[in-house]
Amino acid sequence: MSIPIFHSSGAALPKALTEKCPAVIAGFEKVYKSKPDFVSRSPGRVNLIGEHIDYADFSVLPMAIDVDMLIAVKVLDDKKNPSITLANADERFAQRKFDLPLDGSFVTIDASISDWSNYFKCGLHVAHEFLKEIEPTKFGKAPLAGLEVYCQGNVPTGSGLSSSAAFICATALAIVRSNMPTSYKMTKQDLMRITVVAEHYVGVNNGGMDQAASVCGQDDHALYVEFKPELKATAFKFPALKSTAVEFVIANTLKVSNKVETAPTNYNLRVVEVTVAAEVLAAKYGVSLKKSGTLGKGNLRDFMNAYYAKYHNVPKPWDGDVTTGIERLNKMLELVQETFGSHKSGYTVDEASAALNTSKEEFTKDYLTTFPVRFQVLKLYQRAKHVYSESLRVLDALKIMTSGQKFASDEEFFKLFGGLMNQSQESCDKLYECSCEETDKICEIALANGSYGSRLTGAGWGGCTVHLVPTENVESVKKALIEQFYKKQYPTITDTELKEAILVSKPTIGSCLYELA
Ligand code: NG1
Ligand code: MG
Repeated sequence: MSIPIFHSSGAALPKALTEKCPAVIAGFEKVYKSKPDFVSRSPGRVNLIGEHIDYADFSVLPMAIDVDMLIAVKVLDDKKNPSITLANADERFAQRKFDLPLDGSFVTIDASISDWSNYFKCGLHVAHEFLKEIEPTKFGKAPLAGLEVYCQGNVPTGSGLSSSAAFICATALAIVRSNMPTSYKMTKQDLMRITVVAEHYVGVNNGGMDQAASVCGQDDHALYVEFKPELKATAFKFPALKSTAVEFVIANTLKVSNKVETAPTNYNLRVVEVTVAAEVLAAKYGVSLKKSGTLGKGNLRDFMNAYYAKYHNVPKPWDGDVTTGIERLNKMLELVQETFGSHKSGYTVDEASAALNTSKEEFTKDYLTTFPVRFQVLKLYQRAKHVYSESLRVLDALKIMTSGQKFASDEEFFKLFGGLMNQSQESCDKLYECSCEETDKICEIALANGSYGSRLTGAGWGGCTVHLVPTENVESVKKALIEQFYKKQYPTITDTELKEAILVSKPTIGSCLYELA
């Protein structure tokens, strides 16, 4: 399927465009004194369940939401000296300008400095690689087209709603659109495939959930995103209920977690911990893993497949089938207990290297240098248990959503799905240690005032929370959060800030283009 393209003179525009395009076009005109050629847009997302398992290649359940990044672009005819100028509606992000190498080489990204233009450059980089792949003669040695760019977004940054993915996906789409004939139709599959790794260029060893959700979002649908055997996003609706509807309230803790800055002790460290756990399991059960990610030799999903190939003679990797998945993940939880249960205090570098029969130097080279990390011990038991149990919960949630199961009452649905969300929060907090006081407080208040399931969403350590709420309880949840959390925690909070802190968002369409006449 290709990325939708809308025209100013064409058929009805989606709400996301009618509401926001006029402002981004006006912003562009003010800065550059001319009209843009097109607008590229990509949304943020909320993850309903399946946290910190995408980088172990286990499936997740996010949905795209109606906060997004819009990028208005004019393609310049400046082949002799092409450059890109970036302006942003948000005054925290000052104007930037850089040249495009004349020999067609990539623009360099300095990941050691934190600058908003780095995210643009990530999208530029992966799009440039893609262009070289599909049109090697055209883009091998020639420069990309110069651009004037104006960005306007309302995905809160550092909040777990994927402002970074929204920006990068919108950028990559804009670069491809600017350098290919206007008749070219980029597929969702291609945009998703090239953007999933883009943030590695700013130093975050992330999985692919956010980009898949941002690219493939659909009105009124949540997404089941699979990474293996192939990257795929399937849209599905929530079950029809008798007398109410499903709403997701998204409440921001307003505690910003800068992913890049905290990566060595938080995000990237977790990726190391779960990868090392997979290899310790592989060593213990005598199976070998093939390299599949950025670190080491394999992940917890690879271990599960290798274990079943060896001990149950199932050579084909698990293909996502729910019943088999549930059975295998339960088995994995037993193995985690067997392997790490007596070593819950965690592994030092010496202990981890010994468990893998490798030297400290090799271990450091394999796991601790590509993306720098800082730690005392690696908590293999807790992290592996989280990943397998969270993956199980995703399959349970999918079963509830898609089985066509008739619920005895609406409340039964809320209790089942909400229960899984609450268990996910418990596991993120206790085993993965990615929650925080503010998140815990918000979840407690929401649950006491009409939410059936409350949890952090995205990487955590602050950022946003998501709550499963029947329509009739939305107001009581909001009111309780305002009175008992926001006004207490942030006494000087303004009404505008409050409005932005709590969103009730419907699932929306993913990446799209708007062509001006
Ligand atoms: P957020 O916090 O939205 O950036 C991050 C990762 C995801 C996923 C979640 C945790 C990036 C770009 N994204 O999301 O891939 O691992 O954390 O489930 O780092
Ligand atoms: Mg992000």
